[in-house]
Amino acid sequence: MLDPRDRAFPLGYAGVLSFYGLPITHDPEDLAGCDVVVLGAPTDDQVSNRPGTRYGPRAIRAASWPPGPHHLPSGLHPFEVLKVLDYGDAECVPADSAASFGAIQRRVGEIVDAGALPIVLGGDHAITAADASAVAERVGPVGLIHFDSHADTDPDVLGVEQSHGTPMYRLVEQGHVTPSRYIQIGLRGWWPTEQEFAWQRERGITTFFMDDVIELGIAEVTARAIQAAGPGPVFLTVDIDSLDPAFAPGTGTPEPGGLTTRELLWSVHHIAAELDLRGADVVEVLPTSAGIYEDITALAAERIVREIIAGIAVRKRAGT
Ligand SMILES: [Mn+2]
Repeated sequence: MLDPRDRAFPLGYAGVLSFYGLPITHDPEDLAGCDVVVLGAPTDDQVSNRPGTRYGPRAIRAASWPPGPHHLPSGLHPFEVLKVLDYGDAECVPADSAASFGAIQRRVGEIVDAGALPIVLGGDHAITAADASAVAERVGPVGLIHFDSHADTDPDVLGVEQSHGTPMYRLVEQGHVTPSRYIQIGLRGWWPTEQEFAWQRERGITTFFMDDVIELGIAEVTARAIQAAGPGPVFLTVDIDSLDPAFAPGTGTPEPGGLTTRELLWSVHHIAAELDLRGADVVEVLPTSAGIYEDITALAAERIVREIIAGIAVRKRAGT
């Protein structure tokens, strides 16, 4: 049995890359007893603009340093409260979305079947159609907390149904996401159209635009989102382009006027601490450098995952 405390790399510059320096396994039998399992989904075949998020999981792992134990806001050592492993990458095949999505669904299914919570590192946002459905098929329809600058609820993008602009439409239409428990945070810019927002309103989907974040503050928006999701299983999907391009320039469709990193870190932590999270993904990280420390987008994504894990640890420690 792998012990998560046996770090795969004790140094920031040496050894095999893994999330937080955790041991990597590809064997589902190693997942027994895990609370959280990190999985990479390196695929970007469904983007409508700049490609490159297939490099996201590797960049996020490279940014996963230092693996200090102490989470200051909670006072906990989350990686001791929780057993967490890195499950490597789903076997995505370039230019074969069906194979890639099948691999993501299979690996996420293995994690959920082991009783653990999957956190998936994208990859473009189309992967959410695969990973959230794999969770919902096992735990039942989920609520969805969705950070993004875009709604991603288009039925198709330029006639293409499987796209990073359509996963939330598919998840709702297929019954995997309960629309009355679906909350979007951070929307802004110039897409999609009134037609998509009318579809959302008809289904009772809640939207907090960036204007709402500015006027209400992130704490109030987060509290309202938690209230709207309510009890029951929840999936959390974080598009890194919800951050302002000043904080996350490495993404395929950047949109000025977004969240600050500190707002997003605070919010995902409280969401993970207060809701019945059953899965999460962090997507659309398009590394802008090959280095470890200079890629601020990957660094933000890595700390987002850590705050989610810390929130889960708070919830477990509270016994809820
Ligand atoms: Mn998105």
